[in-house]
Amino acid sequence: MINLTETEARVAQRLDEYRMAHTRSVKDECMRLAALFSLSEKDTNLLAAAALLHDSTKALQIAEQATLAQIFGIELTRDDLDSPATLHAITGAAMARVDFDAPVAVTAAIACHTTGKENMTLLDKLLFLADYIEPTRKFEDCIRVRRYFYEDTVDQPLEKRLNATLLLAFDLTISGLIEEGRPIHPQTIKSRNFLLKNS
Ligand code: DGI
Ligand code: FE
Ligand code: FE
Repeated sequence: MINLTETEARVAQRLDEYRMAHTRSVKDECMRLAALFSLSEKDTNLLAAAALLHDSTKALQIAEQATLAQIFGIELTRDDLDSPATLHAITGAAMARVDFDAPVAVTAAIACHTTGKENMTLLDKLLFLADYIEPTRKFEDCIRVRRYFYEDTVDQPLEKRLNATLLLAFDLTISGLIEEGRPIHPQTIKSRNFLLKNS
């Protein structure tokens, strides 16, 4: 089992109060979802660790992200660099592996927490959802996705509900990026298309 108290303390040294409050809130949301989805104790521990570590490199500038990627031997693509908000997921996953010795289930969930990916595991999906709907998020899109999951779809089977909610989250993220004139990472499109076909 991963020591969550120690992990939280170490992450707190890297993040400001605002991002740390978000991180703690993602962890709490993950714990609610873990109970709802009846995760085992082991998977609950993995999900909590992923939540604590998911934004550990978020405070770094683009140039620092690029340097870190180089140190970790990761080749960033043009698409990654064109969508700099997605870089912390890549470097965060590597940081979790190298600095925190995190297992692959944790690093994989962190790596796809911003853009998603095709064929996400349950842990990947729960981290993605918790990051989007944790209660300190006050954006209209977040409120809408939270309401969709906890209210509008409650009478649907859990898995269907989860996939439909993720699809809505991707749709809103893509629409928001278009409205703001920002590039969409192709991985975000692929994640959306995959859910559309497979849920
Ligand atoms: O790190 P958080 O703020 O907690 O949440 P996150 O990791 O989901 O990052 C959200 C940011 O990432 C938000 O500014 C939108 C941006 N983002 C998500 N998908 C894409 C994207 N930005 C670009 N350019 N392209 C994407 O596909
Ligand atoms: Fe993030
Ligand atoms: Fe986050």
